[in-house]
Amino acid sequence: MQTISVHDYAMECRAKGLRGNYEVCRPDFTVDQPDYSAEDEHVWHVLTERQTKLTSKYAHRSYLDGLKTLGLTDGVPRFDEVSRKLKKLTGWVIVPVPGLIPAESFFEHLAGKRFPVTNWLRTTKELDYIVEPDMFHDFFGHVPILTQPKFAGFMQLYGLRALEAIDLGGVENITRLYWYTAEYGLIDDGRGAKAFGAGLMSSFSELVHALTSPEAKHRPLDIATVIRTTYEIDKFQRVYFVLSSFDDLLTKFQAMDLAAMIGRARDLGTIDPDAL
Ligand code: HBI
Ligand code: FE
Repeated sequence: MQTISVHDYAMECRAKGLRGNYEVCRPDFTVDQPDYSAEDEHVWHVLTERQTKLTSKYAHRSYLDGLKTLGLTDGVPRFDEVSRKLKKLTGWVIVPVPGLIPAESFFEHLAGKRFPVTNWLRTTKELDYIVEPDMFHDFFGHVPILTQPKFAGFMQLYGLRALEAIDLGGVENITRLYWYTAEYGLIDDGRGAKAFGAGLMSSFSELVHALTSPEAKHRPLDIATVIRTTYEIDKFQRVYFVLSSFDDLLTKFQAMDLAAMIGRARDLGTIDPDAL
């Protein structure tokens, strides 16, 4: 299934200025978890202290339960330890990677219930924003809700469907679904909108924006709409999609006809968030 070698990908990443060391990757783009410096521990402490003040208010309780269960705020987490806990809950593990990996490998890991987590941390000079995903975004953002069986089921199915979407020429469409759920998703279980997406959980400014700004539009999640809605990676989202439950998301995703939906998305074209 692998279309790009580790070596070629490593050269591409170096050309793009990505930070991770890809030369030491295994063929599935995993690496070992290193030891961390005192600065890393300091950064982890500052980020988790600062962010939990916000998540306690704006995150959905399923995320908060997961964060507590996995103990992600007690120092830089060890991958093995978190994997052991997660495996008991939903069968998932986390695997260390040097940063962004090719989409196909990323999807294969998800399909195999392995969540790739970047193994390095931003520095004290980058507390607020960093272009690449780092360990704080991946661990603090994505991992807590992998403790939730229905969401974990969605992510595994996402990996499988995303691999099919590549063959159907719909990788952009399926990536938008990831963006508006796993990264920027909201959930309203009847008690008001709360956040669960990792891009929100790991952002000091956008989490508050998404849930309190009059400019942050909320729309009920409809998969056919989401896969047509464009996004920009370096600005606050103009629209956030709201689920009623992870069960609802999983059920709708299981029921959808991927090929038909990608075909229709191609015919109808993209949607600008302002048009929603
Ligand atoms: N690699 N490590 C990592 N993390 C991601 O979120 C990620 C990736 N590679 C590809 C990718 N995301 C995108 O293709 C998304 O569509 C999911
Ligand atoms: Fe992410």
